[in-house]
Amino acid sequence: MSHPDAGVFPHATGAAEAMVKSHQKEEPLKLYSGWFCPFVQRVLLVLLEKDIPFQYIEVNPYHKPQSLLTLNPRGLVPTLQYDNKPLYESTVICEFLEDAYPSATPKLIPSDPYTKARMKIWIDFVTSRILPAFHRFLQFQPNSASETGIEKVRADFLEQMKQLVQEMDAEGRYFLGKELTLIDLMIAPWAVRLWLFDHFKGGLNMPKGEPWVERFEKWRQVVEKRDSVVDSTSEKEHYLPIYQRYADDVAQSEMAKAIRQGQGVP
Ligand SMILES: N[C@@H](CCC(=O)N[C@@H](CS)C(=O)NCC(=O)O)C(=O)O
Repeated sequence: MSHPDAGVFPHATGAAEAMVKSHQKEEPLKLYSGWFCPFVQRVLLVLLEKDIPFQYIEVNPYHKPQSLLTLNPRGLVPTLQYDNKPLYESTVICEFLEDAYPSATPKLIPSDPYTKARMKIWIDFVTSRILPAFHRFLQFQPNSASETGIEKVRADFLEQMKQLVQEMDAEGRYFLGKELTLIDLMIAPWAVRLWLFDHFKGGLNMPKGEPWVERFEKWRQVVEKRDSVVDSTSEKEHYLPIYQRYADDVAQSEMAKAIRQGQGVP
């Protein structure tokens, strides 16, 4: 029997395939990527928004090639190779790109120290609160040993979303107002994956008409149309088997093992 993770589709498709093809040329800045990975997408969004030249290298992080392990002993994507030196952790990489390419625009980190610090609080909130709630909801199994029902995991996720959205600027299109900033890009990969809940979990059931939901929809419509978001997104049909496996928590899969160890979430 073939290994369960061997079935991960091997490359980006749709708009993302064209983007990948246009970033094959050898460049000093290399991004080790998994086309399906939302953390990789965070980094791609920053690179594409700023038009920073980079080489895209596709790897399967569930079958880690030595080239990846040499750079990052944990073998996670995204891993960046800059000037022959490795960097990893999506938020660290994204902040690094802002510092390392000071003339690349748009600037994504506000210059005002307070606004910048506040933005970082909410980026941390996305990573430490929203993403775990997203994954608890997506992985919820009705027959799991816990007594928690799907309504509870859905409500928990929506509550975290509400807290985040209530921090958005009321007038502007983006999180902090008129301009796109890093926090928009740190949320976007999961915003464009919300359809997974319709497919696997009977819908997100956002309470229509509530001000925070309207604000979120306004934000989502603007962000999902950005070229960087469109060009880093593959075809839905290829995400499905990956998240199906994730939702089923296939016991012997490397992906499931990694997730149980607290990492590896697609
Ligand atoms: N905290 C990391 C998470 C990266 C991550 O979990 N990547 C997944 C793919 S989406 C991975 O490489 N999994 C392989 C594994 O866990 O062994 C980041 O922000 O970059």
